[in-house]
Amino acid sequence: MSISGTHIPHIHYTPETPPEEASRRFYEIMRLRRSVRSFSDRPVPEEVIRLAIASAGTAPSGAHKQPWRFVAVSDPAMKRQIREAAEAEEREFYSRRAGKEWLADLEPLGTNANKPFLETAPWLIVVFKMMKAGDATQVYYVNESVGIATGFLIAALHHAGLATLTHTPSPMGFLTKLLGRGEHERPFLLLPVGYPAQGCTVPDLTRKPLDEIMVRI
Ligand code: IYR
Repeated sequence: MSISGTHIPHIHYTPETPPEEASRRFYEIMRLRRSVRSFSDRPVPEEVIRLAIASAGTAPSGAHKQPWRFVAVSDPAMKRQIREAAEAEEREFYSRRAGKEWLADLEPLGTNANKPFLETAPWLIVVFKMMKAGDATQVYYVNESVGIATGFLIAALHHAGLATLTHTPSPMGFLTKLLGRGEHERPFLLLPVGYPAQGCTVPDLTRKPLDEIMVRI
C-alpha cells in the first residue's frame, strides 16, 4: 500500500519510571478530580487556560479535522449574560423539561436552576463542535473527537490544580449567539474553571470499582 501524505519519524514518549509506576501516579492524580459547583473568585492566569486548551488540541480527531473551538471567557459582563441565559433554560428544565426520573437522579447532586458559579468562576470555557472544518470541508466523528479533546482539557486543568464543572444547560443554542460563533459551530459543553470556594463540599459519591468497569478476556 502506498501512502500519499508526507510521513516523518515518530517521537515516542518514554516515562522516566516504569509503566506500572507512571500509570499509578497518573491514576492517583486523576482519582482526586471532582466536579465542583462552588467556585472561588481567585484569579487564574490566562497562561494556564491557554496551555490547557493547547493540551486539548493535541487530541486525536476524525481525519485530523480538529473539529473543535474553545472560547475562553473572563469578561464579567459576558459571564453575567451567559449566566442569565443559562438560568432561563435551567428554570425551564427543572420546572417542565426534566421528567420525574431525571429529577430524582439529580436529587443527590443538589442542583437547581440557580447557577452563581457562571459568574464567580474566573473563567468559562465554552467548547464548540464544528460541523464543518475551517475550510468548509466535511468533518468526521465529531462527538467522539470533541469528547476526547474535552477529556484532555478537564485532565489538563485538574493536573494544574484547577477545578471544573461539566455544565450542559440545555438547549445551549444561546451560546452560539452570545459568543458570536459561526453557523457551523455548535455548543458542546460549558466548563466553569477556577479554584473551589473555601469550604466547598461535593456529593459523597463512590466510583465503580475497576472490576466492574473492566472486562478482561
Ligand atoms: N443541566 C442541569 C441539570 C443537570 C443534568 C445532569 I445529567 C447533571 O449531571 C447535573 C445537572 C443543571 O446543570 O442543573
